[in-house]
Amino acid sequence: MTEQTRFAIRGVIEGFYGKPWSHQERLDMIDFLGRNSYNYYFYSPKDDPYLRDRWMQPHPERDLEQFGVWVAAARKRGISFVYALSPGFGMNYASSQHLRLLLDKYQSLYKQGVRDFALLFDDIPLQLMHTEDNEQFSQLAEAHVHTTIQVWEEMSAWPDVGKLFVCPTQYRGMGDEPYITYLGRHLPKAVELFWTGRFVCSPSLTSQDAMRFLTYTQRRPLYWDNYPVNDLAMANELHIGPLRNRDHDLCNYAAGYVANAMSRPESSKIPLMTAAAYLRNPEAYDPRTAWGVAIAEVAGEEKQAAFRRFAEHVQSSFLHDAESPGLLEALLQFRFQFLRGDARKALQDLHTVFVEMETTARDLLIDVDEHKLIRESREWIEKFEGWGLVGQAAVALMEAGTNGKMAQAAFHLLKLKRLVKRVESMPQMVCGHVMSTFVEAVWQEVKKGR
Ligand code: 14T
Repeated sequence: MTEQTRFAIRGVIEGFYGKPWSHQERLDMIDFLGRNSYNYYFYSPKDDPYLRDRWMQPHPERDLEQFGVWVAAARKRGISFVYALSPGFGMNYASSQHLRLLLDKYQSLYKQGVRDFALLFDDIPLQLMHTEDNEQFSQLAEAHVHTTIQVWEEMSAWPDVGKLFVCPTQYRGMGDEPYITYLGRHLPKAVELFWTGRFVCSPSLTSQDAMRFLTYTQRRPLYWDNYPVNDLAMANELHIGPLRNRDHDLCNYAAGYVANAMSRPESSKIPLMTAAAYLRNPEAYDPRTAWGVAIAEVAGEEKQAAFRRFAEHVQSSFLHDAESPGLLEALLQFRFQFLRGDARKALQDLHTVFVEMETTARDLLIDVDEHKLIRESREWIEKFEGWGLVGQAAVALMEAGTNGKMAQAAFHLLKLKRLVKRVESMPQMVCGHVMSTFVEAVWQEVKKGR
């Protein structure tokens, strides 16, 4: 197998459920992609009704003009703009009228300058839904191959057309399932086939899995990596940690790598910059180093230190389960020192930790109106501030308790209860379970003390 120096396709997909990026945000992202050596952008927001539910209807004239602007902006920066349609709902694969509608829709985008297209069959039932389809095809894979071949045969004759990308219905797994095997073996070789790895959100992507995919489907997977996307069940996690656990030699076994982004574009740039570092030089990629560089760039000179202190506590995702490791360590140290050593000093040190959490949050929130990244992460920063206040109240309670000041202790206990209730009602994932575990331990102590 020939050694590639890097992934041929390096893309970002706007492929999440939720609010699509605005016109300006999309232009800004295209600019960002150009500066970070990406070469593909995929337009596929799940909430643009004209891509899925209303795939048969033409885009309104105004929308079409906007596509023209995005395509031109992308071209100027060396980015291929890919337009993706998802006809899975309602398409009769056997119907030549439906095929015509599909091609007409692609052609309306071709007229706006689009040269690369995608056909997405994701998130639909794995069965054929129409009687005509059941008569003509023995399985869903056959219908998908039929439609793709028809689309590609006509489309590839349009002058200057680039690529056609296909997302299979079964886009995750081992790569040896009958549906994906059939698709891989029967699609035209020029067509790229997406795969998310073993899972929808794969904690790791390995060369070994890519090789198995190649063996069974007879083609290299084009990775659709569902990171940093945080839609649906992941909506309480802000995915601002670095990309992790993608094999350093994956580029030798993959057609390319495409990251599905978050509905929050500015926050997405942090992980997307680390992904860019991985794509540029997978061998040398170090998540923590790339992460520092990305935060400095996206948060800006003035806010980078505070943002990084905050972001250390917002790392949990399917990629990584280390929850506030620094804070956890400080709490373990505290316990040790409080029980065996200098209780006063232990409380003082812990107080400092919680005050720093609060001031870090305050420092960031001052600029919430002018700073896009801060605005997008506001709810997480507010929860972080809340945990800082909780911690301070807990320390005050323990201090009063150790000094036998029971009236003061009762006051701080009430305050702590009120703060905890408020913070725990915020659904955002901040500090993992470290703070709630700490609060639980404090309750236990209080009960014992009585
Ligand atoms: F097409 C795919 F490769 C894919 O991953 N599709 C969606 C994607 O657009 C979405 O952003 C992502 C993350 O939630 O997951 C896929 O959508 C799902 C996956 C599920 F397992 C929707 C519902 C599910 F139950």
